[in-house]
Amino acid sequence: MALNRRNFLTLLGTAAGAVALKSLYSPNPANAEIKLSQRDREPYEFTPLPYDYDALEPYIDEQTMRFHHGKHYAGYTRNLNKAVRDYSDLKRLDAEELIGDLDRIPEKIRRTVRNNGGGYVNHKMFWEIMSPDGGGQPRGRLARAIDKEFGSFEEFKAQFNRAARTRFGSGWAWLVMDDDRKLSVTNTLNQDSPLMAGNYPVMGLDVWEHAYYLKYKNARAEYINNWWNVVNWKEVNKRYLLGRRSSLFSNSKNSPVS
Ligand code: MN3
Repeated sequence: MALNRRNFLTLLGTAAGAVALKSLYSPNPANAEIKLSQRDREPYEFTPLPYDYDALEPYIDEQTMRFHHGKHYAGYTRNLNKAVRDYSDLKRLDAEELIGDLDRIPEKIRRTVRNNGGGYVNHKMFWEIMSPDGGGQPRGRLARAIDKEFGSFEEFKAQFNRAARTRFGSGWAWLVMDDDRKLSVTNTLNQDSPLMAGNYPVMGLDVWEHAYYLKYKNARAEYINNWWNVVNWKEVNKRYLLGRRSSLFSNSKNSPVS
């Protein structure tokens, strides 16, 4: 399946695009290594958190956010940029497009792009779909779609929690949309993105230990339950609507061909 570049620009060029460079040069030690990746105007930009590191307390602690964003996410970003450095044709692609068709990635860097490109795209979304003003339930079109597909918000949440809890090892739980605009819950291993299987990630939860271990230790279920308090439904709804409106899947019968 080939993903269409123009649609990704429409779909994903919203919040992440408007990055104040100033914020990348803050005295914050967690941001120290950003200078390196920005120096050569790398194709894949290290996006800042849209809130302070301590903003998601008490559900996600400041120290976890500093390491998660400033070290792990920075690492995926740096490694992705490094992997494609000598491939000018690949560098022109959006990260989402890059990982949406791994077959075209040269074998030499395919594993690196899969892991770090996935890590980059997944985390870029993750920061955006959380907010200190989050929690509650979705409204509007997304709420109706969830009710229609799962019966109720509570049933959706139960399925999502199960997908997150039972992901053995490291990975993500997801609400995805397929090319018939049908919603479902799934999980992926490591940094694999639903985009790699041709599905659009409406929302995802990081269940790697680095996302919760400092605060929750081995209590993954407690982290999952608490995470719902910071879900930014406004942003998730926006992703859902953009996913529906855009002809994301170039081979979809519903999509106009560009
Ligand atoms: Mn992570």
